[in-house]
Amino acid sequence: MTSEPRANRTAAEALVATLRAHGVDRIFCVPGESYLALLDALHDEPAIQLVTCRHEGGAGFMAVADAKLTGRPGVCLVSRAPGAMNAAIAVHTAQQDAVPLLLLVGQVMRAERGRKVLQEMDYRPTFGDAAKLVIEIDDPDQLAEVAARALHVAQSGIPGPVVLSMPEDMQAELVRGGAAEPRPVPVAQPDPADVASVADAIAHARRPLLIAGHLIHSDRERASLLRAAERLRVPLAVSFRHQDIVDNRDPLFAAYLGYKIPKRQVAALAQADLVVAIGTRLGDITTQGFVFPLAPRPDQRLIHVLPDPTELGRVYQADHAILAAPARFVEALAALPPALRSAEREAWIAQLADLRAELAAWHDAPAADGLTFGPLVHALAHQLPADAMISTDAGTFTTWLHRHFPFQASHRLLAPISGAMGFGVPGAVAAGLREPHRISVVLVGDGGYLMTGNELATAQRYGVPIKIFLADNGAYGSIRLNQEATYPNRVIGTGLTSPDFVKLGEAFGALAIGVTRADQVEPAVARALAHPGAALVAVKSSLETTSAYTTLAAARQR
Ligand SMILES: Cc1ncc(C[n+]2csc(CCOP(=O)(O)OP(=O)(O)O)c2C)c(N)n1
Ligand SMILES: [Mg+2]
Repeated sequence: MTSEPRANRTAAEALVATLRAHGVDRIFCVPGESYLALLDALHDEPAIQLVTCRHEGGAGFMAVADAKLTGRPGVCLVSRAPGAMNAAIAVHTAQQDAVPLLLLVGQVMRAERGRKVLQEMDYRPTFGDAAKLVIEIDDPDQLAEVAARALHVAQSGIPGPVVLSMPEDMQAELVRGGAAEPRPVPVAQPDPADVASVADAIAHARRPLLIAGHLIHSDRERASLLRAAERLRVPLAVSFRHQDIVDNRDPLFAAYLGYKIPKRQVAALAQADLVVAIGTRLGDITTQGFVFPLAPRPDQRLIHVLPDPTELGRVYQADHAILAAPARFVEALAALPPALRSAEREAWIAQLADLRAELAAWHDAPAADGLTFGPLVHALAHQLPADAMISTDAGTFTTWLHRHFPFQASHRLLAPISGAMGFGVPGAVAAGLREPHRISVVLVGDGGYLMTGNELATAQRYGVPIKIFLADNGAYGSIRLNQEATYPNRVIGTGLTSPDFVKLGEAFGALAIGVTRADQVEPAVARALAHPGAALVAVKSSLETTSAYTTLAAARQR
């Protein structure tokens, strides 16, 4: 349905009205001459905040983080090929993370296409693998309608990225229609027979395990998930980088299925005789390289619940593949009457919980070459409020967080499943903009920080007091660790020479604190959190003990 025609409306204005009609209230951009008409249309739309970023990778990551928090499409606006290529990392991340993202790209003029003019690119083949849909619009009268379709596709089934390419001359042409209204997003309601059969399978299993993942979002969905586990008396594990969807201290919390978790934990979980996977693709990291559950045919019964028939059966041959919205499915399970308790089941729950607690118990391994990142995480664990939002970059420093931070379902962990470096700082900026009353924290390495740490300037411009905790180990530590394990003592390409991060933070106008000793950690965290503005705590951290699980020396010996 389109609203009243207005003869003097441009295609760009109709697009802005359409975005508005879909509840879009914020767009992240780096401006370009290829979408001046769209910028001009945003000039007169006070309901949409335009956030100007310093790099399209940052803008794209902010849109992804915003979508992760709201569950609605994040919107990123970039210029032709150079801008689009910088933003490509966010399109890929949105696909791997199943996040609804709309990437709007200005395109060269229609009459010039095909001549390989300045910054020309065909986005359909370029983004064909990563995006759910790539459309280029020639007819200005179609722009609003196609934008509505793009937003629809981004949110439907398993959410993901959509790219819309708009030739610059087309945007400024007058159109007949107005805003295109949102289409209802179809929700695959659970079939009561499926819900009953899952409950029955769990009741009859000796050692069932629930694995939940990234399609469980809101506080309400998280509460339903835990209630479902309680009702069915089934231990609950969570997928890669979704450690925050359940209270990590709960007796039913069995495991965080993160990057290379300890083998004995995997072995304990693999004793399960039934796995019910809800809202997770069971990707390679979650399944420890498709080992548990074993792909394609697991050693135990597998029930897999996803909202997309093409994803069900992509890798795993489940005994029962159920097409349903995961959040609705857990709600239906949570509404079932409580299952009978058995001593055997309670022992299974306790066995997994005991091991999980043992592995999470605080440890530090004093290193000769600096602090580990552990004390910093330990300080955050008791200083951060229960509703803190924690954005993380890629890097081995994150092992300390995943091992020792007691996530609660009220926290928000923003971390790309794609493993992309550079997400951390932009993610925290977007989170702080979206939820200004909550503390927005980022954990980042010296590698990742110099990729997108420039977005601290964006935080300052928009008054977002992000708190940056930086692990400065002088290396692309993750790669060094893998390098030593594969080619011992043949170090190449992984060392870093960094600037003085304290001076750098100060240059951005942030409170910046350097930490070199263990006794400085707690007060530095307290000062950073209490400071009204942005703050950066740079920890000179150990490279030898960069991981919470191993050392470089141990890696060499493997
Ligand atoms: C954009 C991008 N480039 C490269 C990589 C490969 N990579 C993964 S972790 C890592 C090193 C990260 O270094 P740093 O941020 O210093 O964290 P550390 O591992 O030292 O803790 C690299 C290069 C990646 N994941 N993403
Ligand atoms: Mg590093």
